[in-house]
Amino acid sequence: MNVKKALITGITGQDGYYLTCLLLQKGYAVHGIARRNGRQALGALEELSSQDRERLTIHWGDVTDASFIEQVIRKGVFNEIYHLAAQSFVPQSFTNSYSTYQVNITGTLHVLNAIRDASPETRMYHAATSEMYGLAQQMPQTEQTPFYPRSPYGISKLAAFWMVKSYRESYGLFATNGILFNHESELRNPEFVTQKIAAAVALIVRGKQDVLELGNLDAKRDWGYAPEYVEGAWRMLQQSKADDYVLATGEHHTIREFVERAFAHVDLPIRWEGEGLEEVGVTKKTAQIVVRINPVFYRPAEVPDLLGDSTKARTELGWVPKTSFDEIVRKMIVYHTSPSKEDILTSC
Ligand code: NAP
Ligand code: G4F
Repeated sequence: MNVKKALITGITGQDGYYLTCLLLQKGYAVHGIARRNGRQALGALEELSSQDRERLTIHWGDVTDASFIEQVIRKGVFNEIYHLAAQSFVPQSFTNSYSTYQVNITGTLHVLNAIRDASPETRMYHAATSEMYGLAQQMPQTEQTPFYPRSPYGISKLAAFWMVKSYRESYGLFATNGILFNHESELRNPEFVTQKIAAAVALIVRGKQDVLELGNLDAKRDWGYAPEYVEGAWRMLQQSKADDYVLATGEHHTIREFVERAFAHVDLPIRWEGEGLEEVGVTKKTAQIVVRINPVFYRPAEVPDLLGDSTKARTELGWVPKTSFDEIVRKMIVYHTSPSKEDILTSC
């Protein structure tokens, strides 16, 4: 039997973990590119069973290193490459714009060049994003909606998006852009707002933290569940031709709603008092202030409202998001309030 081989860049991130699990379950030999960044360099992947670990090969290095990327792709002769590696935190893209452009644009260029020159039959997925819509010009956003990025992160991903399209059209590569809207999970990086809220609520209910400080509560996001989104990415590479697809739930909620639901899940319902910077979240039972606004979390330019229309993915890929907004909040809260976090993670 011919075992399929896949390479995942950004394998230590949230999506890298779930995609590794999915591909291992499907019988792939999985290779990953990871930066050597400390003793627990592989993060959640350190918990894989020894059988799964045997089918996982790690190439230590950085996507900004062209010759390293070329070598891995030339030697590997992969059926599929999932290019997930990125500086993915929007606020950091304002303070570290140069390195964000380096990793997100040049890194993608290196992957594309290596595929074109050394492995043109390899199918490539690029992790594009709803941040490319930024100040959204239409509601909801589809593959046809004009882009209006609002951060160096959004700009970098839009540049990479066009590079992927251009290599597809110029060199006939099977190169796909997944335009994924926000997707969260128990493994979301702690800086992102959903994980920040879930972790803080779990500490507040146990009396280990007093207050959760946030920025803009009124921004809206279309939040889905990460394991379902990586399955959508896999489906994109099983098509007869490469294309670009939106993955989204078609529902959007404010940060404020996420906070309310999170506190409701630990039986500590809150109400809002005051306005602007003076607005606070107060527990209904004891009138304790548990949420405050800190302008340090405001962005130089905000993306106020994202709402995706994934009709194309639903029709052509048969992809349907299943986990509801409330269930995502609940899962993240359960994870943070559980004494044995590892048992809660979807195991490979
Ligand atoms: P993530 O958790 O931030 O993971 C990013 C990964 O990229 C990490 O493994 C990181 O490695 C790696 N990386 C960063 N710079 C690198 C470099 N120079 N060389 C090699 N690896 C590098 O992101 P995610 O949520 O899993 O998202 C995966 C991809 O989808 C990203 O490209 C993101 O921009 C995009 N995306 C995400 C969402 C979402 O809502 N999650 C939505 C749309 C698009 P370290 O562990 O060493 O830092
Ligand atoms: O959770 P966030 O940091 O995610 P953001 O900026 O939407 O980006 C994520 O989704 C993108 C897809 O659209 C990905 F491409 C990207 O890589 C990343 O995964 O912020 C969500 C919203 C923003 O409007 C922000 O202003 O939450 C608001 N917010 C309010 N207070 C906060 C906070 N965000 C963070 N991170 N921390 C706060 O305290």
